Amino acid sequence: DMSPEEVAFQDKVDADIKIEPRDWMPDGYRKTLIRQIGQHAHSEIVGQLPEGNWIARAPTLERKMILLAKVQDEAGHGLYLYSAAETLGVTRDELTEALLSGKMKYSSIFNYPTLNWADIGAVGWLVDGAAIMNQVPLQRTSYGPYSRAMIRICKEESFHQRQGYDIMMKMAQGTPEQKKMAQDALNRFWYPSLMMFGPSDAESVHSAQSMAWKIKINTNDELRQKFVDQTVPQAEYLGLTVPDENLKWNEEKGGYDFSEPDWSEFFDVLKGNGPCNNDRLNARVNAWEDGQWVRDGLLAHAEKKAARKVA
Ligand code: FAQ
Repeated sequence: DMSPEEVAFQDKVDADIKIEPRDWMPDGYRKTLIRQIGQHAHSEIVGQLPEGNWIARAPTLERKMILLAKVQDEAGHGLYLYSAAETLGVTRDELTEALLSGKMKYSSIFNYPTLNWADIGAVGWLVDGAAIMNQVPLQRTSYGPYSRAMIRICKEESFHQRQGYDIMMKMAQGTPEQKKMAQDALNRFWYPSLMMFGPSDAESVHSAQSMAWKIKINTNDELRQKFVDQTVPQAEYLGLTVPDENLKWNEEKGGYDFSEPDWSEFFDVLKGNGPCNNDRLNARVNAWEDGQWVRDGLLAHAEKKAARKVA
């Protein structure tokens, strides 16, 4: 049974009227948004690490400048998203603490290593490609601040995807060794990219309620299917092979049949056992500790200014 407030809330959601920070909302709606937006913000921040690792080793000055700009965009995305989460009554410090203590998640994909330059192409092409597939519908999510953050983020994310595809194109059209590197990067990033959409619909605990609240617009499997359908022709154009023997066009459904990722690997990565979980979390903990003097300095300065005003 829904209370009158809940009925009025659901009517607004059903009528596609945005929910704003001061509006009444069910506790579960607020909690789910804090979880999803917070995890999304953490993903942008942790997501800087695999690529940041390659800024100093980019093959040309132009590639270095482009990658630097992309990684800076990710920092910006993290900040808009933390701000959106803060409108729900949680502080940035609380979210950071939850990330650093391992209470909050970030996307599984960032627990895989970037071993060589082709991986930076694969991250842009596949990881940003999957991110956009998920984020374009989120522009219509029911919570106003999240929706507005998504509109801006999607514009930048499409540039990110193109820069990744451009690297892949160069590698795939390069020497036989370069083409081999591109294929190897695709082989390693394909299934982890499919995992980004979350578990199968049958295993997705939050989807039904999140879709009723229009926090999510599509199910995990719907978006995964769209991603495969969009990406396979791109791989063909590159002359690369998607590492899936079961991949086959299905005329009837108007999409590809494909193999599911190894879900036991996915759940294992979520538990902290992926190849880079420790490295990623340690990098964030160290960054937080190394920045203590900046926070102390800012606080001391603010206190001095406040004291001067009183005097
Ligand atoms: N990784 O019931 P569901 C980017 C968890 S893009 C880790 O289906 P939900 C851009 C889930 O939290 C990446 N955990 O959950 C970039 C839940 O656990 P909990 C970020 C995952 O929320 C590119 C449990 O599994 N994008 O950063 C994952 O309804 C390149 C059950 O799952 C977003 O976050 C996963 N892949 O659906 C940056 C998009 N999947 O919390 C740098 C917004 C599921 O109960 C470089 N988020 N889990 O303990 C969403 O759309 C949703 O949260 C889903 C998951 C679709 C990810």
